[in-house]
Amino acid sequence: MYSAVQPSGNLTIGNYTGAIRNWLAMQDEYDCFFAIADMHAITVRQEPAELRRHTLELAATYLACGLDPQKCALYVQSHVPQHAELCWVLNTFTYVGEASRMTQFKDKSQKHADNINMGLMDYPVLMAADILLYLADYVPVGVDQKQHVELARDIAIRFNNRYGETFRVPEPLIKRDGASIRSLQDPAKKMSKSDENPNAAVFLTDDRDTVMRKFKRAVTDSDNRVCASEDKPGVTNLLTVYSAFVGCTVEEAEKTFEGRGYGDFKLAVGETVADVLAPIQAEQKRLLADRAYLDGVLKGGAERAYKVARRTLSKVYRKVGFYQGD
Ligand code: ATP
Ligand code: LTN
Repeated sequence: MYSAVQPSGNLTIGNYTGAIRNWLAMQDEYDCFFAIADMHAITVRQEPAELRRHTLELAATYLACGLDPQKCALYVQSHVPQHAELCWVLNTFTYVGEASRMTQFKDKSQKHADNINMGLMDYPVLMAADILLYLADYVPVGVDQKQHVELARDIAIRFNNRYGETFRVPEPLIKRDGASIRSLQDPAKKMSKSDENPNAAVFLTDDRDTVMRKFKRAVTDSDNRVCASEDKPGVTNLLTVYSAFVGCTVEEAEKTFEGRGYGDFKLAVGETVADVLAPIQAEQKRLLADRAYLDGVLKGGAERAYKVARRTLSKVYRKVGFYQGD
């Protein structure tokens, strides 16, 4: 099993419900690799000191959310050079046309029109390299990454057809609940850690007052009825958040709030989320004070990842015909 998050900012509750939370249950059953995708993060300009800080904070968040370094390899992508090396080979199995059709590439090109760099376009190929290096069967992600995992499948199949069985063909693993949390200010957009509007996202690091304030300000509509429907995207999103954090279905959440107004409802959503975040925040703070421990976890994770990555890459190099000596 393979997944990753970019250290491109503070994590949002979308990253939590769409990704990390779903990884927790997997670590007992699968051989798991969870990376901090710093090489992906630099496809958009990052302040070096911030990138370093976010990397360490993300490591602490992984652990605080309950990932166990004994059970899975937690590591920083740039610590394992094979990611970049395999990406180069896979570039020769990816068509410019398909890369330029990726939704995220189109979105990010619009958002960062002054910096449409090659890395931004190559982003899904590096992601394919991440996944294929570890011969992952499953990739637990949010809905927005489905298209990238599908491209990784196509690349794997193409390579296997040309050189014989080399890669496993991975499958995206997308949980129905919480796989796409929307922006609190514009439910047409997904909640994103790099949104310029600070009220659009609830961060895992937000204190109780901030969480309450953001939910209070979340856009809804004027009819004051708590129910999910296409023409009520704001309310539907809040119901999704509530159900994902309580662990019930959206229908059950609708029943809970039947006959109650938006004020009550938003308060309950805020309290539910803040209650879940409080222990994670306390644990993250404790971990961040212990740098030596965090460094040790990342070093151990990188060593485990390196062993697998080296084996796969040398197989690939042999298959494509790179001379590797006698
Ligand atoms: P950025 O804004 O920097 O592009 P992001 O918030 O979109 O970042 P990623 O690092 O790209 O986050 O994604 C990490 C994981 O979180 C992925 O599996 C992704 O599918 C998931 N994810 C991101 N946003 C959401 C969301 N709003 N709802 C559910 N899952 C999400
Ligand atoms: N692009 C992913 C982060 C990511 C990833 C991966 C996810 C990088 N490499 C490999 C799954 C598998 C994102 O969530 N934006």
